[in-house]
Amino acid sequence: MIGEIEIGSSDILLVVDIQNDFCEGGALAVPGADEIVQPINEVASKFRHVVLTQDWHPGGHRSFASAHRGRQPFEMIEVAYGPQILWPDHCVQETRGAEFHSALRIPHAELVLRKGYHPDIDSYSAFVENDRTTRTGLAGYLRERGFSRVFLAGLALDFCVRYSAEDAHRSGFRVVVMEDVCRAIDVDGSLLEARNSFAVLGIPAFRQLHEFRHASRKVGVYGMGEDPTKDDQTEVETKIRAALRSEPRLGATFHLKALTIEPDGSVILEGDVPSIAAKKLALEKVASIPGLTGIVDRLHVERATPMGDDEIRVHVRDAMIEEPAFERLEIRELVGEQFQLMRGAPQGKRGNIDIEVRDGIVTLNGSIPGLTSKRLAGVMAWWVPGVRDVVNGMEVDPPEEDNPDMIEEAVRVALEKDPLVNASQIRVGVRKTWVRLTGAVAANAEREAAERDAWCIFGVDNVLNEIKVMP
Ligand code: VGL
Ligand code: ZN
Repeated sequence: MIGEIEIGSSDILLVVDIQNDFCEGGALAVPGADEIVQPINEVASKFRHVVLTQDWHPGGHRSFASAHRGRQPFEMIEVAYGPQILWPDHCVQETRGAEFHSALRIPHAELVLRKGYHPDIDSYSAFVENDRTTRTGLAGYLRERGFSRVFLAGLALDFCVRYSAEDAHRSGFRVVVMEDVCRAIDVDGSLLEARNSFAVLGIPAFRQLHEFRHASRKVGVYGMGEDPTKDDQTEVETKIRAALRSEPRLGATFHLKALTIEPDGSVILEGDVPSIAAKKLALEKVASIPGLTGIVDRLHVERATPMGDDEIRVHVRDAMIEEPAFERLEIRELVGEQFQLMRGAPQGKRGNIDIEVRDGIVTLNGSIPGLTSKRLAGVMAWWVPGVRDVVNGMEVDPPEEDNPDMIEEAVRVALEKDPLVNASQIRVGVRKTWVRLTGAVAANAEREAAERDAWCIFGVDNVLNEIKVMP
């Protein structure tokens, strides 16, 4: 079924890099680029607010193959901030190649954001440059103007659109990638990686703009019915409250601090829950209610110990620094508005963990080799008392496909690291996203610690604890 999303005054369309060099006959032509220019004009006419990005490199830019002796375009090299694909010379400032495609007509665009102008740093993302530190200022601009949802269209789906979408998501915006009006370069599986990453982050990417053209200020998406009426909303709200009442782990005293149903059919849940198990079970109950298109999860776990953000940050940081598996990762912390390096990676950097703590909520960003390491970092953050939630936004690089074996591995690693648990006595089985623990331990506290570890693993939806206590 095709439904519609209403485009409102807090929505912005980001039109990415519709420039001659990325179009037919250009230096870095993206296949099919020309055919999306007219559709983008039409899409843009449905938005009150549009921002254009423009790739804008100085001559001799470090991302150009021509700037490196003996190198060819599309080869990969190491630069100061990590791996970088080399490109043909493109979008050089004040050249025809850098100009917007002559058929692009979006007179009401409010901002043209240029990127890639630092001679030594490439910038795929419209938010953060490829060193993953230098910010373009776009998040601040969008926030200051009160926008909350970012739609993306343009070139290239697997580079500038992808990284912009991910960073918009990490910066706290809701994100929709309009795949119909994007085209990809597709080098070395980059398109697949982009789609994988959208799926992992929960960024909707849709390919059907059907109905969009004749609706005014509306976008068609998969899976939604008609616009919800007030009655539908009350009915959904009643169902949500009933679902939450039916979850015993939430406890009798649980109440939602806020329940908001957005016009696009997504729901915002706010409240304090007794455990991470309760949080996940509650989310699963709500997710099974028909008619909802998404859940914004603001269910936070009641603190075991009162602890300030600074203290939490020290504990999370120290745990990451002491973890041997993270030896080659840079550990950084958000201090004020800037990330500060807390521990470098002198043996050669493999990635970075960026730690941010606000109101007891730990946000992990950065890039980490291996899905199991990403999951371990998340569990370690949960182990700090006083933590109310962990938002694990780390990118796994190179990307790894998730499956039950990967979940099992992560649970095993967590149990082995946990000083409260004797992992050799516990067996782990995984079906889809459900974990079953069996075996025997000496005390109930150990049985509970093991269960909690499994619940803390990113991607685990349920834990069946069949561990026996044999003192
Ligand atoms: C882009 C490669 C180099 C893009 C820009 O717009 O996706 N890709 N510079
Ligand atoms: Zn470029």
